[in-house]
Amino acid sequence: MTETIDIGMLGYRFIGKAHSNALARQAMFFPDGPEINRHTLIGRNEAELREAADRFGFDQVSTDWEDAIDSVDVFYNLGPNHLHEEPSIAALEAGVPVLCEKPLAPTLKTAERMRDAAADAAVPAGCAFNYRFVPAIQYAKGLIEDGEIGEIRHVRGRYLQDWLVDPDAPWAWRLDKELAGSGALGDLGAHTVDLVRFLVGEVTGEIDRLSGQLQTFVDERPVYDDDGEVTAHREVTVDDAYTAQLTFANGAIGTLEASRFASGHKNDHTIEVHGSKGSLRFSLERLNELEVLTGDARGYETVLVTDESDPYVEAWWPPGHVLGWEHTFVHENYEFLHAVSTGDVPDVLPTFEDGYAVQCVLAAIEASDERGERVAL
Ligand code: SOE
Repeated sequence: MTETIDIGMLGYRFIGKAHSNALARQAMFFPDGPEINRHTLIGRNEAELREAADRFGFDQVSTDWEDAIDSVDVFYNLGPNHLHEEPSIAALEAGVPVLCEKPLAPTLKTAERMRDAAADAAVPAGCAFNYRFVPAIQYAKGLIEDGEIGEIRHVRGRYLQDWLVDPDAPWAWRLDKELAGSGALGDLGAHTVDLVRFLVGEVTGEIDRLSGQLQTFVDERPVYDDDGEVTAHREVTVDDAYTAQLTFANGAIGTLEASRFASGHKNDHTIEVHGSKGSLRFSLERLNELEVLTGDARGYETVLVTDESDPYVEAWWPPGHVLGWEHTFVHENYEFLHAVSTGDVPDVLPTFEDGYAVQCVLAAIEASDERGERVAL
């Protein structure tokens, strides 16, 4: 790998800003990481690209991802789900490491092709499940794997948002099966499935049976012009919400759900784990805290996970100077770029293999919903 890693980034909206911010912070907060350069910002609209490139600190722009891949050392695919496959596989086939946003793909078949391309390429291929990089989540994983809460019996994950409660909320690519693959299931459920695998997978084994249901509450939405006038209505062809019941290889059971219709919940991702000797509880809305019940405690203790000994914290501020949502992207980028520069992929980094494993669970939930029965994975 060259001294300075030139990065090409496809996508420059909300998640593009999150990753650009993360890249901008590497040198200051993780000086042991590789030297990086925000080289090319890739998209379709040149004027918008140039404005975003100035704001995000990229040297140049390109409206041709194939061309751009040839001139960078690493490729970030932050495009909509239907654009994850082709550019990522092209980069991998060119020996260029890839960080692709979640979910890995809109369908299981696509995810399988991406996984196989990553296996053949033998360069780091990360799937950006950023919630693994919350210090409290990694602290929880340590407690579980150290046996602090005993045998795992229950896992409960839910991801609640409310941005579609308004029936006049505009149509978007996330609401189209061809473009997104699924709705709340793939957009939010993918995060929860990955976190569940990350937290308890070592001790429970994989999910081996499940049942699930998908529901769409509003089946078409308005398309607005720049003046806010409705110009058309488009069909919603994905789920607004899902639920699932899981059985793990070791007999533990779980329940998952996500919704975009949960009034009062903006970005409420919670995970609860119950074991034979205790329980853990995490909420993204209180992401510096982990609620812990172990030993003979009569109730949960709220641990503020901000000590220097806690994951990533010493890179930032003294104990108690809390972190935020954007810090998870800084940690994720540090781990990915460190893997690119050293060739060593740490277990914490979700790979295309992990992305595929998540996609298998999503596909099983869709199959169970279609068949109206429990399915084996
Ligand atoms: C959906 O609104 C969304 O932006 C997801 O796509 C992200 O993955 C999640 O982190 C926040 O919510």
